[in-house]
Amino acid sequence: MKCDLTQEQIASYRRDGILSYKGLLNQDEVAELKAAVLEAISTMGKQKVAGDGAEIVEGESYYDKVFTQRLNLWRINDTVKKFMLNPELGRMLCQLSDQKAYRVWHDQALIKEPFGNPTGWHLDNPYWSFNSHHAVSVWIALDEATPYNGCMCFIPGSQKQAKFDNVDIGENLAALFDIYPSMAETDPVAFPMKPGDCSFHNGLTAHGAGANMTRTRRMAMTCAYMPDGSTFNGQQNILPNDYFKSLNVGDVLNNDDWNPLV
Ligand SMILES: O=C(O)CCC(=O)C(=O)O
Ligand SMILES: [Fe+2]
Repeated sequence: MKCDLTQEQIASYRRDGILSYKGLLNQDEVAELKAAVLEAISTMGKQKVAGDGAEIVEGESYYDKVFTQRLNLWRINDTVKKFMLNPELGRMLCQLSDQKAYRVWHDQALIKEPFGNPTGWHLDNPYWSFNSHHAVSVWIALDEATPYNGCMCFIPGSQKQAKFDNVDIGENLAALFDIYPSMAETDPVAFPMKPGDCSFHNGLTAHGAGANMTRTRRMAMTCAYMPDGSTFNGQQNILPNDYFKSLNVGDVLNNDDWNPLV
């Protein structure tokens, strides 16, 4: 994994809430991670969350046709864990967002299948069980991602306009802009990627992706990270039900089994 950042990259991430980063993984690493992700997914059937998380089952909804989504693969696959919990990657997150340490919130394989639906504009952090202005996600291309198969698109600077209100990823691509009309005044940027390239985005940066208009999959491995010290906001997301019920609003989310330091 290539994990070095220039001052320019750090400054542009802090300004725009996004960073396009080429060559995080070399081609051997892409092959290794891709095989591990496919193997982990193959053991899960229609269950979306691996390793004793919340029970969420894939169905036939519009959302289920946005991408094949499988979460927390790091809990069942040591290769995925090695990549997603790489301390060098953790160091990059700290540099990008000026934090002391990060914990894994969840990873996700996101496979936009052939002719898959677009990913409506949304924010990530409001889906999660903590609120932070410093959550960071990495989105790693395991196949080439292009404007034809649904590469990621972002609205630079939108993290500065966002609150914690959000929309579901539904059929109305633009529903987010009913809540945040000012975000629609900035031109989105598309991040085409070769396998092994990645993006970083703030948990409050508006993003989405187009439809997959091709006959082949667009496969990505992503991971969301929360700053160490983040506290429970009362919202369920993918925590196991017993753990979720044991939490009170304001509790620090520092369970090393569920949210390990990276
Ligand atoms: O892969 C996609 O289409 C969307 C990804 C996304 O929303 C995310 O990584 O937060
Ligand atoms: Fe997202």
